[in-house]
Amino acid sequence: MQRLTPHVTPHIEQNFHDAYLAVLDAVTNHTEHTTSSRGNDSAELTNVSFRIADPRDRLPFIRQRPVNIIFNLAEALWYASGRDDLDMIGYYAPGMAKNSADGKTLTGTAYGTRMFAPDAENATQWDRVLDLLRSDPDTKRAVLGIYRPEELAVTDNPDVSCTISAQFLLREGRLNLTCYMRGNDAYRGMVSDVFAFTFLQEIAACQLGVELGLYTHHVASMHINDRDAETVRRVLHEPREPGYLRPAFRPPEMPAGTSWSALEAVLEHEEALRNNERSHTPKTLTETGLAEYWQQVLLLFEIFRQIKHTDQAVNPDHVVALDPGYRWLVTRRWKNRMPKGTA
Ligand code: 5HM
Repeated sequence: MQRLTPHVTPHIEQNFHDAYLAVLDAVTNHTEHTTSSRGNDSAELTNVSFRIADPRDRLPFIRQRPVNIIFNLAEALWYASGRDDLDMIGYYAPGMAKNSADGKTLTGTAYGTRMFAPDAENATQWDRVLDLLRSDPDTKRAVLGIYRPEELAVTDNPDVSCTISAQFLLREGRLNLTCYMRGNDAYRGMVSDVFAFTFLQEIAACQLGVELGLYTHHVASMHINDRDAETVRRVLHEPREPGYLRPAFRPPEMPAGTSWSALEAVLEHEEALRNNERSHTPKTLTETGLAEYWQQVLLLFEIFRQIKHTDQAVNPDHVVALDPGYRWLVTRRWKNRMPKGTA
């Protein structure tokens, strides 16, 4: 673990589960301001930062709030493929359509277009930043800019990027990532933002062939909307219940050799499953030739296909084949679609 100077660097948590609860507690019990902007009344704490020692341990396991792991993975892959379409992301989160000005695409939220879409010289920010890290490992310039000043020039823009930028620091052979956000919904948005950025951090570490370092999250306006305040109180109560044991799972590790071609293959399967053009079984997944890590991602997308495109309970063989942490989340999140004996 890296040495930190107390008081001037943010608190370090081992995993996002602990950081999530710490932030929810801080915003709830140490509210600095009550704000009302664009129809959202919220409790706000400004300039909140934390660090996570293991960025792979990126999922909170909370019974009151089993997070949507399938959406989290889809969104991270949507970013990594440089897309901005609702076709893909709206299938996993229909509610995102309300942030689209044209009903087809997202602007501010489509972070992938800033990081992965080729520019006039056919290079991406991602490639330039990774090349810089290869040629000058101690660089302080490996910044992926996300927020664009032009976003405020659009009248009533429904979707202005919440993330300003993300910066890699390669130190002692470990790849650290720092994410800077102008605003973050601590209860909802933060879960998917930390998931996606730590996932991209892991992809970058694979591509550079280095170890994962720390993940750091800096947010100017950390807030909880009033409509979520009561649920957040219940979430905060959970670890205080008698006999509480924090569910702990070993986080799956992305295979070191993960390349763009592996990600492209995953995305091809994802699209076919999303369009219900094909289905998978644990056996057909092993036949794809993809690493076990990516088979698990596709197994989650297959389970979501069954949830979206059929009205039957999910196939028990598929539930049993899930990684234990994913199974914990899926069986709680989609309780009413689980086969008997698994919910
Ligand atoms: O008024 P404003 O543009 O800030 O409303 C968007 C709100 O969505 C943010 O304040 C934040 O609460 C939430 N959000 C988030 O937490 C939005 C995005 C999309 O960029 C995000 N995380 N990634």
